[in-house]
Amino acid sequence: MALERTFSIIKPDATRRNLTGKINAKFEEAGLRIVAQKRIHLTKAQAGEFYKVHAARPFYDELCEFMASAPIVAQVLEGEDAISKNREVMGATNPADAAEGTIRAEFAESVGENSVHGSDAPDTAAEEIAYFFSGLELVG
Ligand code: YYY
Ligand code: MG
Repeated sequence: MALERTFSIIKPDATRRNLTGKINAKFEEAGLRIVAQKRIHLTKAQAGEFYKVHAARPFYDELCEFMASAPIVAQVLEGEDAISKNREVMGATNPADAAEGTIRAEFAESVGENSVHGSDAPDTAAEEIAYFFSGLELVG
């Protein structure tokens, strides 16, 4: 399979605890290259737009509040099978179910404050990358 790109966020619970470097080390150890990265502080409305697929879910409002509660690090990761590889390195959504050694097993605080986001498919990866980055910012 050819090189693939996926979109990643280091979430507010992790930036608050100064875990950006430790999380990036996990990506790099797994063979993912950080080809774009920026630290930004989302508004609740921007977080809501990003997570709009979950708008009908009971946790949506809390999720948007949380995502706007502190800075995030938005990233593009590149590698062979980057989308599924990143999901593997992240671990399950609920840290209680996440495999040992995954980012969420090591760092996540709860199902809501679970340290990282990663795209789940090629179409969402492309859409999420375009929401945060211009082509000029992707440096492979
Ligand atoms: O892709 P992933 O982040 O693993 O999970 P999603 O099902 O897409 O949910 C997005 C986000 O919503 C999740 O990372 C935390 C939050 N969430 C929640 O607070 N409570 C749930 N029961 C499910 C998801
Ligand atoms: Mg998801």
